[in-house]
Amino acid sequence: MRFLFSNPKALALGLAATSLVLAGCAATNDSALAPPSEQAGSAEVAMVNEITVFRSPTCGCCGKWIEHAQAAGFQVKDEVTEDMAAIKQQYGVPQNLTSCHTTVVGDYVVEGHVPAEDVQKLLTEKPDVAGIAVPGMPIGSPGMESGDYTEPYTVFSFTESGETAAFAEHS
Ligand SMILES: [Cu+2]
Repeated sequence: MRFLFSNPKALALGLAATSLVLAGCAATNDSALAPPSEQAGSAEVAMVNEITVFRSPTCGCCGKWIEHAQAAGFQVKDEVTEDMAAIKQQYGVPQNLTSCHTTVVGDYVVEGHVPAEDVQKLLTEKPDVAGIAVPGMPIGSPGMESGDYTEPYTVFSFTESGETAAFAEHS
């Protein structure tokens, strides 16, 4: 600085320019300073990383689905309860879409053996639904593997008022 602005007038101009730059930075929020890719990454990780799985203590396939979710990068909070019916009611899972475990992912409910890729799709696309579900326990869905056989199944979305629609098909 001293070398560049040996003339006092130039120094004053230089300081003014510097404070303008600082004011410019202060006007933007912190996240705007991070590269765009990093911003999106950290926001997404914060949102999708942690999920809460409610399951009954005797559910083996629920544990296998948890392993599937963990392998896909989700951090699982494992909540064991004797009263899954109460959980499903609390989170508004439509009766015709119920399965074994119920998962809470951010503001969404994920019922049953939904593939992790569909949970990620839900979090990326953010549709205006209450959640998604794989009703029953189709053979071949994540956590329900039985050899090479996969029974075709549909992942349904559902709204708070109970409207359902196909979200993804698997076969
Ligand atoms: Cu199950």
